[in-house]
Amino acid sequence: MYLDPLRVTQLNSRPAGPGPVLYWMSRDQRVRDNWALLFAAELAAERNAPLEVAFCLSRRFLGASAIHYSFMLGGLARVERDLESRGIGFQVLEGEPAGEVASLARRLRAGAVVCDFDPLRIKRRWRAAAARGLDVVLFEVDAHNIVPCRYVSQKQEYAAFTLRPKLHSALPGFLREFPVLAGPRVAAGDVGRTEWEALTERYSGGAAPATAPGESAGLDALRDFVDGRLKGYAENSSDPNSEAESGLSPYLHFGQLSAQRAALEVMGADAPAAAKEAFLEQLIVRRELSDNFCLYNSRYDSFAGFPDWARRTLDAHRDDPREYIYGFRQLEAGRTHDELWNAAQLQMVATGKMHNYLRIYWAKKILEWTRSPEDAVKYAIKLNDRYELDGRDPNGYVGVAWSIGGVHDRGWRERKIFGTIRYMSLEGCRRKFDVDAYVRRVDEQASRAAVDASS
Ligand code: FO1
Repeated sequence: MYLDPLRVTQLNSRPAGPGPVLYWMSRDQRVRDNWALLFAAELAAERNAPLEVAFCLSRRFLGASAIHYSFMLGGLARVERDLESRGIGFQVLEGEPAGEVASLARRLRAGAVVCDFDPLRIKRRWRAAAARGLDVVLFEVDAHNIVPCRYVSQKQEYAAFTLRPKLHSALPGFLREFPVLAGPRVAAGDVGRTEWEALTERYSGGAAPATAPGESAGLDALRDFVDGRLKGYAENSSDPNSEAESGLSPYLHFGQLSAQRAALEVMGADAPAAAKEAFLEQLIVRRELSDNFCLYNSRYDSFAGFPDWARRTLDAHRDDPREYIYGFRQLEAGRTHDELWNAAQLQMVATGKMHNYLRIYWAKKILEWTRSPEDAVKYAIKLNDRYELDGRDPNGYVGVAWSIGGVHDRGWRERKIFGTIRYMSLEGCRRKFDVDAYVRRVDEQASRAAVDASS
């Protein structure tokens, strides 16, 4: 058993049978470095049975748009080719996931089903329904976190400083090289190739993302980052003009790249210790803190999920006069009085990305310019999930909750509307980086994109 049992949770008490093993892939959409696939392969080898993988496509997943499906399907098509070259079956299901997976398991006479871990509400519902609907055992494997989320803490952590020591003491046991995926001794039955063109047409209507999708593109992006931008990561990470960001978040979000692979590559890189630490803090502590928050706080995407102190202070300032009030459409169109905010919004709409430092400023201004904190959370999540390529992710929900609701943060000097929620100002950004250069660059990008679109 090369898989750490601390990564596996049995979700029902159905028996394990002798038949093929089915891995219901969802969050971790990759072949290499995938603990859920490794565990399913191990179960198949024990039974001398075939190994099958299925991905269930769900329409309008949390407000996802054509670009997101195009990026995701691009990655899944490569997963299918890679799996079939190893004698592992792959198929795409459509419809209500739990029902589709249960009927596929029956058709295959599967002896066991494996799924990957995801703290989001929609996924918990899917897994619970599958656990009830299946006639055989369902195992959940945390293939997304280096230290399994359910293991490192059994409660909602207050902040990074309470989770970090638990992570750091557990890391040596988990942060290690992956075993190689052994192909099953019994090849899967041929289910025919997926009609990717038809699927892509139906789910994304030909929209193509600016970022190349898939597992090897994710590994290339990791290598580019480690060989290039990593060395300047510590000092440039709060400068949107520096392009110092890793650019890995879409690959991590769709599970096309393993965070554990990224951590192993960064730790072995020839770069300043400060740069490595700064990146690993984001990759390990901040990301695992986000999964922890979404797993243990069922209201991770609403005002009700904020800590008491934050709800009290925001309540106390509900009636403060708002100098500016913007509706969803105005925010979406980037038509506010603030040119930095508009540029950040337009960059996100055009590229599906926004620099992390600006994401905080962007969300905080939505609190300042909407009627209530509830509206602010709703608009920030709706815009983030509609336009960010890495949207619909625990990191995104926690980013909004941190910026607007002080989650994992502490109180600061009290002021109107924000109360003691940390404030950010345009002047503060000007002191940090060249705002005019950033706005100019986004305007140029936007006008170039407009020219391309019309040509
Ligand atoms: N997961 C699925 O199992 N089926 C889907 O159809 C699906 C669509 C989808 C679209 C956009 C997106 O950002 C994520 C999507 N996911 C889907 C889930 C994704 O793989 C992640 O598990 C969560 O979004 C993050 O935890």
